[in-house]
Amino acid sequence: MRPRRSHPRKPIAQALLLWLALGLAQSAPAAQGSYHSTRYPDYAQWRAACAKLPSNRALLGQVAVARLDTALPSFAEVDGALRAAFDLFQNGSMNPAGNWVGGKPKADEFFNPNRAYFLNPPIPFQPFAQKLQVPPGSEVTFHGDFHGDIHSFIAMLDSLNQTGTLDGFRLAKPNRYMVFLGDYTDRGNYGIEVLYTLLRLKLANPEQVFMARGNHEDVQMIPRYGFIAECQKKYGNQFNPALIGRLYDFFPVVVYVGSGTDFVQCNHGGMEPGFLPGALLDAKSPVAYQLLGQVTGGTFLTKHPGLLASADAARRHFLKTTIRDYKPLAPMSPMINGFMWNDFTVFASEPGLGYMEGRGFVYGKAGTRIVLDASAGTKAKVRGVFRAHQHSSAVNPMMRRLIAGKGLFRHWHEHDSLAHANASVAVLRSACKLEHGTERPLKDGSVWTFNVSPDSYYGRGNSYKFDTYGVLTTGEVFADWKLRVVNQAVLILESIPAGQ
Ligand SMILES: [Mn+2]
Repeated sequence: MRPRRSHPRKPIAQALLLWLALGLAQSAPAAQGSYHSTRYPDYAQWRAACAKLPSNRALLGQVAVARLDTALPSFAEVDGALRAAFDLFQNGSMNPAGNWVGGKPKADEFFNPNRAYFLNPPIPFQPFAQKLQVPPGSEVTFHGDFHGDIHSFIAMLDSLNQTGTLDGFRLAKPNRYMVFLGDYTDRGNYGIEVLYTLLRLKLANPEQVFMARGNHEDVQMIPRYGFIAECQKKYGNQFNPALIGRLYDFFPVVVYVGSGTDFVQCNHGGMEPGFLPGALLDAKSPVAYQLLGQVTGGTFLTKHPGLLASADAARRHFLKTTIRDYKPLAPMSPMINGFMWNDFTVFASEPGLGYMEGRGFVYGKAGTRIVLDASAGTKAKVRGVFRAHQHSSAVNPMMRRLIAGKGLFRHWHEHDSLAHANASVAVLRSACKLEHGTERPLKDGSVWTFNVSPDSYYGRGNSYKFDTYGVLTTGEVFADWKLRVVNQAVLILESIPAGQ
């Protein structure tokens, strides 16, 4: 997850050159309607195919893997699901102009999967935000980064099938939703299986399943962190990376999920003061979209001087001169997108705003509060943040808390402090009173980080074997909302020796 630098100035032309070098930029679109004849495996067949794959943890122990097993032997199956997904994005809830605050993007640019900001001639890069207003009493299931871990994804779907939330790939009830928090591929060997599973869920439940865009859902990241290499090993020249890159443009960088006038900001990374969702939250339609357009972080700093006042004093000048208004050209250009990147401090005593080289802007309790307050609509309030992203293969204070918190950590715990930074799981749960129960109280202004699934580079470094998802039950008022944390064992990891 660590970029070589956080603000690459590399032009988009470089991503373009990459596709050209691979000889894949000018891929022909599939024959019209070919996906309609695609025969998809049912859930039982799909899980059986995935169960035959070796774990990432076993493969990570090997020096170089020349050949990769896959549950999708032909790229045609992925291609069919991708085409069906593009069809859905063009014709589903993104189609009515009335669902777009500030205007619907152009059919021949935003909605044309054969054109891209990274292909010639380029179209604009147009990241967007989504509102998902669900009826009170709905259950929304969240999961953090998969990073190519298909075994944990199947364990999660098995669990949801066992509890009756899912029937195969289909959500069993109308008021059930799933929101994934980004970073589906890279760093693990089954990114294509993970993406395909997401597409199957999306196709089975078009308006109930949504994927947020993580920092790895970026054509500049996937050549560096393994997903392109994975697909080349599996498919050779059949592979069409431009189609995958284009899929990412249909993932919202943030989804505001809520009921009535209360919402939670759900995204991969952190805060982005350059986009305020008030008008989006005020929109009449329960599902609405808005292009980020000009990102106005500089204007925000001027209007909300408290943000800089709460910042790390040593970084104040840097922050003031770096956070500015700009037009996004790519997820990392000319600045990193704060919804896709950015972190939060662990302890309440840390500054309201800081910066970490290689990671991006780091929001503390006070800084987050200022941006959440400014995110309100006429009546709508943004009550907190559900996100992922802040993981490390090294054991560090954040990873200790993610494990002690059973896969879900609430930042700025009242009884936690820097003095306990490296405390054991037992001490974190006792002295620091770190929440680790099944039911978690939802507090206004809180930020929750979901852990990365365990059959990953991170699971190996931190020696944990359990996967986590969260189920949010909304109520008429925010005080009635509930958050339930579900852990499941990932069976293939049980044979992994301790310490790996
Ligand atoms: Mn990430």
